[in-house]
Amino acid sequence: MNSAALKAKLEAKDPSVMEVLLSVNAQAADVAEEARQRLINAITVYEKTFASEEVVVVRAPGRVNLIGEHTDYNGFPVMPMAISRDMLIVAGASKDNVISFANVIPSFQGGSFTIERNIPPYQGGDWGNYIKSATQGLIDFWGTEEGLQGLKMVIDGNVPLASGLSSSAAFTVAAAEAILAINGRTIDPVVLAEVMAKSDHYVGMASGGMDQSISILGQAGKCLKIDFYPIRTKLVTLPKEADILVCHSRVKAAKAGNARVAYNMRTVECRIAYMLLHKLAGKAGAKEPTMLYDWFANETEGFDDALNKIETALVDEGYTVKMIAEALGVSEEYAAKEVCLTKTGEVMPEPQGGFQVKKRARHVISEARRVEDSMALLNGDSENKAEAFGLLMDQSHASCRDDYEISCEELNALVEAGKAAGSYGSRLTGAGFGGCTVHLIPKGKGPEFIKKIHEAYYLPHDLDGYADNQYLFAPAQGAGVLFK
Ligand code: NG1
Repeated sequence: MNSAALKAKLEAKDPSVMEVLLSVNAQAADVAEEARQRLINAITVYEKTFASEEVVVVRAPGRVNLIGEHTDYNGFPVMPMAISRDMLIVAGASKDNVISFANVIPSFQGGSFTIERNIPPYQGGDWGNYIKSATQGLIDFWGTEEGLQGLKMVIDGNVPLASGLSSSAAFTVAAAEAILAINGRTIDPVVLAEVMAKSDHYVGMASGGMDQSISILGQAGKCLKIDFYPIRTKLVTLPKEADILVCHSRVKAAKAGNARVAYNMRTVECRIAYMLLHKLAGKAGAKEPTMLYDWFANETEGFDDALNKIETALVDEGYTVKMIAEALGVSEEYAAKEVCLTKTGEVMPEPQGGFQVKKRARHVISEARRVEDSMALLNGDSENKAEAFGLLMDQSHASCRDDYEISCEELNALVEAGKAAGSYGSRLTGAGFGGCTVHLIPKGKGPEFIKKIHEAYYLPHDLDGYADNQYLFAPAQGAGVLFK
């Protein structure tokens, strides 16, 4: 559609455009209105930066994970929902094979790069790498960059950054949607989720596929249970007597910094866990697992048995490289270089106190069980779904805090504030180390909770200057083209 014509329709609140904005945002009128204004602004920036011309508008949402933390890269399911905070991209075709980009916020410096078979990344931490990562992911999928047309894009995102709400996945997915739309190509959404999950390795994360999958496959009004390797989804209905409140701790979980190392360390501890469990408590003759799920599925009788085996085979103390080498019957050098390794090939040096293998495995298996229990509960017909699901969320937080050690003082304080205000369940959400908490609260009580949590957490932490601290979310629609 021509940019000026689309802008005119948005300005006139044309019913055809409003209907689209409402439908992807679970019919929330205030969110649709905000999206309308953001788009008018993004088109204005596009016309100033590039030209008034044919454009498409694509969108990809962030997400909040309700339960199932750090399970995805271990091959176990998660249960997230897409949210109404998203990345909007106004994109137009370019005549060459160059991708040029700008942000509505000028401090995010724009740039451009040439489409080639292997795209060299910008410096670590540069936001343009998310566009490069999407482009590279698609090229790797097609096996060639030939015939791929360049594009110009203006991006407007309102997913809080470094907060565990997947701004980065929303960004990558939106960029991929823009490239596809401009090139008139389509990829099956489940396949696209696999492609985008893999492309995250471009930015140095050894992550699973949760964020990209829910950003692409989310359904308005529903949350999803997502299984991995390969990706499979089931719709899950939230308890009708509950709402979802997300609170930002304002501690930045910086993926370009320490949080990335801590995250990758967890993936390595899980790798050590399945290698040790296979050796010490596995089934004779079973083939080498490549993730905790393989060990669980092929060498145990289910959750109880797996937890028992973890308790008896592994020791409580941290594992040194020497202990790992001895237990696996390999050299210390091999253990250090080939075992203590992320999926992206990064060697993790032995941390002070050793690798925490037992606790990490216990979290992953117990969390996987909580996801299965949540799914059965929420899609079943029991009476007290909100209370029962809330309890599972509370248990998940305790496990994230004590066994996976991804919480922090501020997240714990927010969880306590939520519980004290009367939530059914409260937990940290996303990678942890900062970011957000998610609370299951009685329906319609949002304003009351927001006030109580503000008084219990934000005021004493001197954070009342932030207007944008708490969000009431309804499940939003996954990524796609809004206008073309
Ligand atoms: P966030 O919260 O977006 O950093 C990360 C991983 C997920 C998942 C969660 C923990 C990325 C892009 N995403 O999410 O795949 O492992 O942590 O459950 O790293």
